[in-house]
Amino acid sequence: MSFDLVTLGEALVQLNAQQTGPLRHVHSFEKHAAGSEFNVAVAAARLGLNTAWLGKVGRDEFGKFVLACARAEGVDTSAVAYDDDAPTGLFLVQRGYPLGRSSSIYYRRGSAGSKMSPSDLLLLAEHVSNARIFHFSGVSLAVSSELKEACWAAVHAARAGGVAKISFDVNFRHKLWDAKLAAAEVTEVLKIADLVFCGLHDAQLLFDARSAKEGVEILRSLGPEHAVVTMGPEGALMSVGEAEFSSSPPQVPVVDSTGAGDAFAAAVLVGLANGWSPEKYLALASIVGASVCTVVGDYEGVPYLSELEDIAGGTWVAR
Ligand code: KDG
Repeated sequence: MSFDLVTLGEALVQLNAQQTGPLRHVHSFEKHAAGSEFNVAVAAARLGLNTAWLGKVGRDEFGKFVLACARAEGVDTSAVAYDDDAPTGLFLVQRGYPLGRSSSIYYRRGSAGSKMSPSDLLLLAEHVSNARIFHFSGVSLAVSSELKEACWAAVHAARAGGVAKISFDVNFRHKLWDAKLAAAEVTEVLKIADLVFCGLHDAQLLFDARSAKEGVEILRSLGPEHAVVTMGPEGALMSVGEAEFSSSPPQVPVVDSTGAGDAFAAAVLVGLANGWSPEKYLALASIVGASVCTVVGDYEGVPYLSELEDIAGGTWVAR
């Protein structure tokens, strides 16, 4: 089997509060499937890539749920592993509190996804080494040593298989590890990654970047030929080869911004896989990221390619 894109990481069930405020006063939650690399796989599949997701789920109802979501979106799950004892991980989204902010609260320690190791994924080497792009994120480095090892095994399989691009999203999660350790581990990954995504705030925390420009310069100096620093509604700065590109996303009413960075990254990977120009895929990615912010859930707001053509006004999304 050969895929345009293979992603590796933990899928989680997201319980998103239906009321704003502290969780102790919330009465009801919406259930969604999520997880950074899972989101990237789903978004890329919606945008037309032949995509596989690798991860481990519990033999439980939530494991069945996340797999059903992936399959419904056309994501290949044939290399997913199961844990007979550990549960599929969970996180809750507390919305609009404090001071209008939202945050994620994890229930993932000891989860099935965190127990994934290279030996769980018998098809890992085959899936990864036959892909055009392999993508993972700093969340997977932070969750557990087993999952981190699985990522490194996949990176080596990708390199050995001649995979065109290794893509990495820094995705620093301060609830999972500290910035100093993260900076050291991320630096190791960037020695081998071709493409890196990093939020401006993460670039500040991990690498002392004082601006997006400094952020892309630092990231490029660590290895990748293609670096993107994202700034939410303020857009993104992308450095590719000798050129720099910036984007200004459409300003939208934000309902839930979780997952916007994953959708943005997926759209960039779609552009690369399709050979689009950097101007075009950056503009596309900005629209896709903004669209996710208008809908509750991590990937539900990702448009299909045909919808994107309508949103973008017609002819510029090439087939
Ligand atoms: O990017 C969205 C993710 O942050 C969310 O789905 C949960 O993967 C997750 C994490 O660990 O924060």
